[in-house]
Amino acid sequence: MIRTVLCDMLGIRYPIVQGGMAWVATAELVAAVSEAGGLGVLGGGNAPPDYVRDQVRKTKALTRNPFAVNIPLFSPFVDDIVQICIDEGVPVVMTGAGSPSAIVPRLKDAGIKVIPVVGSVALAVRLARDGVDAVVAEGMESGGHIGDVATLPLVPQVVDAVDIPVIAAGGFADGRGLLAALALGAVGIQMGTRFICTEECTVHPNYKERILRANDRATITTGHSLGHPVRAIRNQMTTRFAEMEKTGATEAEVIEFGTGKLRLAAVEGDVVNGSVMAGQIAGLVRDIVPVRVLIERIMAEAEAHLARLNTLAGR
Ligand code: TUI
Repeated sequence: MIRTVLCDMLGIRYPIVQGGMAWVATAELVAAVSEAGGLGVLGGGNAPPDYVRDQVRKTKALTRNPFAVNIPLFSPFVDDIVQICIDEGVPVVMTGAGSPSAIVPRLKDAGIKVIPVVGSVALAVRLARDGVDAVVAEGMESGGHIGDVATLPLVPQVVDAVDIPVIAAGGFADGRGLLAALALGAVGIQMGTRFICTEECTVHPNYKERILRANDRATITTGHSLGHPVRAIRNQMTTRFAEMEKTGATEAEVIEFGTGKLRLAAVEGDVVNGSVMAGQIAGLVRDIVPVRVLIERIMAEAEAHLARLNTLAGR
């Protein structure tokens, strides 16, 4: 069985982490992933503290296995959510969309493992010096808010630059991908898009349907003019957003247009006017399955492909 240092560090069975997607990764999905042997991650998003506390308690009621909370650093409630994680005994905190340097000492003092998502070598190096436990190196193939380096070049460069474990993200959805990440020196993968198409994910069915229908070129990035590129499935929303950026709309206008669009798609199911954030791997996602079936399938694929690679090495 494939096991890595990530499994020992987090007390999980398989080296698979679920991306902490805002409005999408709710207690049901998180608990299912942790129950199936991966690390489930609650998507904190911009949600108010009461909502996050409720989701943490709901997750704890559904699983005794380790799980994490993702804190996007643009949230207005970062400090409150840190306190909730400490009070509720959350074992792992992941962060995204910025540098968590300011909150690392508080979390570490409370005995919480800190695993930030980074899009560059520079930030990974700074955070390793801050004492984080591992990093997720996330390529621009990912859905949602992204950096500008692709996974294949990013992961080995981060692996060489830090001496803490590196989890690969961006473009992973099956066992071949897991093996490829391990080949690059990563200790596991984080997947977001693939976990959306599971039975336990509470996102609106229209959102899952858009991913199932996607091909390799279905996604587009917008928001470059704001310095915050976001990848989502191409629709009327992304087309209008791109037009606004091209015709020189003010930053305030573009931000106002973008606000609430992820919730519109994920919760209301409006996949025409809402933002259907997903990664480029959406084209590989072809079915909706229970989380446990997905994770077991990925591990079996990885084992089978490892055996195949071994026959190549022996020649
Ligand atoms: O955080 C993410 N992905 C996200 S957050 C999100 S919520 C949202 N809602 C509406 C509009 C926009 C976003 C959707 N997707 N991924 C983790 C991640 N973080 N990827 C890349 C980064 C990153 C990028 C730049 C981390 C740090 C950074 O720079 C900080 C620095 O100081 O260098």
